[in-house]
Amino acid sequence: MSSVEYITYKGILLPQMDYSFENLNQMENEFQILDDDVINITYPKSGTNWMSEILGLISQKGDPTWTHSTLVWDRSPWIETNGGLQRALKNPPPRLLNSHVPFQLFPKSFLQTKAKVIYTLRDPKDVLISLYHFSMILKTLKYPGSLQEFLEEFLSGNVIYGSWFDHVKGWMELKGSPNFFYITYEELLQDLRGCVEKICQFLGKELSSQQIDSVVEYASFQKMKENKKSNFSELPDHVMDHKKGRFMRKGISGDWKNHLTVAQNEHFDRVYRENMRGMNNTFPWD
Ligand code: PPS
Repeated sequence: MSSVEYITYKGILLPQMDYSFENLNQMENEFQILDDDVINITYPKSGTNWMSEILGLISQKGDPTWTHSTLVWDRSPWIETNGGLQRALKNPPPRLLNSHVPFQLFPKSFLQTKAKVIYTLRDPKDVLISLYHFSMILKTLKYPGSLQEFLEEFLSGNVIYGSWFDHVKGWMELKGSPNFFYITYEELLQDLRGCVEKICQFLGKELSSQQIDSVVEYASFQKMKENKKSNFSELPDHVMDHKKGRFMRKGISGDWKNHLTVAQNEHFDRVYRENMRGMNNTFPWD
């Protein structure tokens, strides 16, 4: 069905387009994380671009000029991609960086810094559905097949960036360290203002009430959907099939209920329980 190729870097599948062993090795072993970097970490489809918009707006005290004039991957480059790493090397500090890589592949230099990490998680069933739809429109991703087939690949970690379970377990090991903050997509949906306040507190940013209102306004689903620099509409047609769907798809929680059968849901729950055993965290979807 599709001629898209993936590479496997240290057991992790990644699209061949815009990823290379050389770049990944440079990111992991040579790239210097700086003390004032703010790093947005997520498993794909967990709210990366939403958090990126929030962080971009916070950095500008709510002024949307920057987020409306500079593409999201230039504002906060994904350091594991070829283009993203080069961009990160050029951006002046304090930098915003994005990454989907599991903890074990993240730049080794990070552990010697005070750089701040924000880890955003989302109900993995919604991640599955969002990734399934995205795989049909982003041409760098393999055609996902049926939802049943894709569900099996997702649960066994045979998808880009590897297993959701391993990603969460790896990054959540940092819980409790002063430069690590985690939040869920569901909390952002429920109380965006409260979350923005908490993020500001973590970053040591003092914004006025009006400035926070502005962050909340411009990070809303509707405003981001209209923002050409954040809604992926500027991705060329050979990378994204704009006729088949949109990056800003639904922006809700619980969409999995519209897609998974009772049997698929029960199967997901069983695999989830087996994989998350021993993790002492409770998430909104548990
Ligand atoms: S990616 O491709 O991995 O970087 O995608 P990511 O940004 O992590 O996740 C995309 C999903 O986030 C939704 N989204 C939002 N939801 C609510 N509010 C805002 N402002 C917002 N911005 C992005 C986007 O619609 C994708 O979810 P689905 O479920 O597909 O709609």
